[in-house]
Amino acid sequence: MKNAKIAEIFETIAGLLEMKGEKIFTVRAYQRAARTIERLPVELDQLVAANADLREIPGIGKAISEKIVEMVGTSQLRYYDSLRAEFPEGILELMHVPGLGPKLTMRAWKELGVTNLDQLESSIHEGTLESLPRMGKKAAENILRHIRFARSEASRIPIARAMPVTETLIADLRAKCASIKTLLAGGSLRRFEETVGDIDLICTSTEPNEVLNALVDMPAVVEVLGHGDTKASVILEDGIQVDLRVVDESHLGALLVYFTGNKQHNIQLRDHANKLGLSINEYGITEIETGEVEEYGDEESLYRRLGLQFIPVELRQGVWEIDAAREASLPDLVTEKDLRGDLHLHTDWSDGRDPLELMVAAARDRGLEYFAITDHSVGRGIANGLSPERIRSQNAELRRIADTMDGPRVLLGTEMDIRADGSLDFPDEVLADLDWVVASVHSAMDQDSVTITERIIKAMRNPHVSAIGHPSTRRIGERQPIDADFEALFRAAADTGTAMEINSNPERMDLKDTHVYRARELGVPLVIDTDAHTVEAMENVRYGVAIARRGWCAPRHIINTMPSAEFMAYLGLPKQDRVWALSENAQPGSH
Ligand code: DGT
Ligand code: CA
Ligand code: CA
Ligand code: ZN
Repeated sequence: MKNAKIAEIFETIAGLLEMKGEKIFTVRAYQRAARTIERLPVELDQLVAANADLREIPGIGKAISEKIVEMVGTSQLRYYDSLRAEFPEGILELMHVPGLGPKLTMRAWKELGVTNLDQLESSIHEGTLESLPRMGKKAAENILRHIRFARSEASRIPIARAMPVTETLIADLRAKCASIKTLLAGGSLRRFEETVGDIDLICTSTEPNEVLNALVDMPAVVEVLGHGDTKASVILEDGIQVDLRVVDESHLGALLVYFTGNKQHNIQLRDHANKLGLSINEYGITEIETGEVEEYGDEESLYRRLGLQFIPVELRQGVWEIDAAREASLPDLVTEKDLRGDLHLHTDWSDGRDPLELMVAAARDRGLEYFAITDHSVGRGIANGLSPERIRSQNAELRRIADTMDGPRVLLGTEMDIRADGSLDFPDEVLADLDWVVASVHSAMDQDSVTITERIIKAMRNPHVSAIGHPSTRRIGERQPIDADFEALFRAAADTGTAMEINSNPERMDLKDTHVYRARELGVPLVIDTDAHTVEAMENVRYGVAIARRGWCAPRHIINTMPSAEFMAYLGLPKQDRVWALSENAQPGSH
């Protein structure tokens, strides 16, 4: 059993115990264990296999350690099974509805007889849910929105889940099949869509059967939907479908274009080809008049044959990328290499896993020219947020570390709560001592559109607020975005010179692609951050870069592509002048 699953079970146990009215101490112990395990850099099954003492892991005591051993050994947990049996079937699903939580789930069950999502929905329509104490009409309506959202998302897989599964698959197949030359993900995953319907794998090999058999024979496969000479489709144990296509090298370019999509892009490409007297399919391009077939080993030459610039995968959305490619006016998209700073990092001073020294060293080792440590402010009770006193001592510590290290520029920062009324967690005199202030919404996310929009704009007007963190607060497939007026937010951001974050956490991808597209048009300063809570999470930057690319951003649209000296000069400007500085920079080729 993998860490993610084990963590999920502990989290559920915590919820069930809370419903039972168990002591809060016990509930918290399971929650803490779940969070620790989620972020563990090694798999527990490996530790168990190596006979390691799990109790050495912080937050894991005797009882939990024994449960982990049982889960790893038997793929189940008797305690969990018997606990679940005390509740009706649908209760777990209810408990996970945002805004409901264990306590209200219990009351809805005991007082209204609600035991599943359908009944919950009816109780809202009938007005019985809102009559529960501390509920009310507004909250009930919000829950209804969450139910609808959960239903609409149910069939698609968040990229955060699909990507690691795909990477493991690719590594396993490569290890098994020496004949594989190219093996990569196509479809929505290659385009970095936030959710995917399935995993499409594209492969070249001299022995297609070896690869197709290897996939079909994998232990994780529970069902084979199809198995031919060039393709196979299977379902994995976690319900994800995988489509594999194997072709000869000489066709790879055409196949890649076809199976990368999206469908709309393919259709427009075909129409474009037809106008040139050509027809295009997954094997190549055919001259309609002569019937002559041309093969394409790579995508570049295929696009070139069609009189187009190469279209980066993130832009293949079937909007106007083909028109732009014909006019040779595609943007020079930002790449991971262009980024010189990361301005949102957490340590174990708040809810990060790793100590300050480790995060700083890791950021330096990644070759960053500058970065900011931004632990949470005190408002986040659960996240061990920093008081003004603690942030001062953290800053002293950070200066000490920075002094012993030559190279990168270390910025003193915070991720500060924007409270429900738009006021900020720290007074201006605390903020004035910091180099970089991310302000974020972490509470009261269900506020109505006008209230929450004004709340965030109020924060932007503070001269010390450098950026708004994960502006929509969504969690892909789990929590829907706040109901803010993003057009108004972007105009205010451009107006005040407040940067908007592109948060690279693959569970967030926030701002999202369409937001980035619009923010860029409006001249909003954009910053790509990882929001890493562990050293490994700094790798997530590729997701942030992908969103920026999907939003047609060049390096000049992203403020942390500026070299260190230029960036510090930029931060030295009064906020409202920063937009101007950015547009000055926005000359093609400036960096
Ligand atoms: P998904 O799986 O729903 O997240 O989205 P995709 O884009 O991965 O779609 P999928 O897996 O059905 O097909 C992979 C690619 O194959 C798709 O991006 C474009 C191509 N494709 C699939 N069906 C068609 C079709 O009917 N017409 C054309 N022109 N291309 C198609
Ligand atoms: Ca797909
Ligand atoms: Ca597919
Ligand atoms: Zn945050």
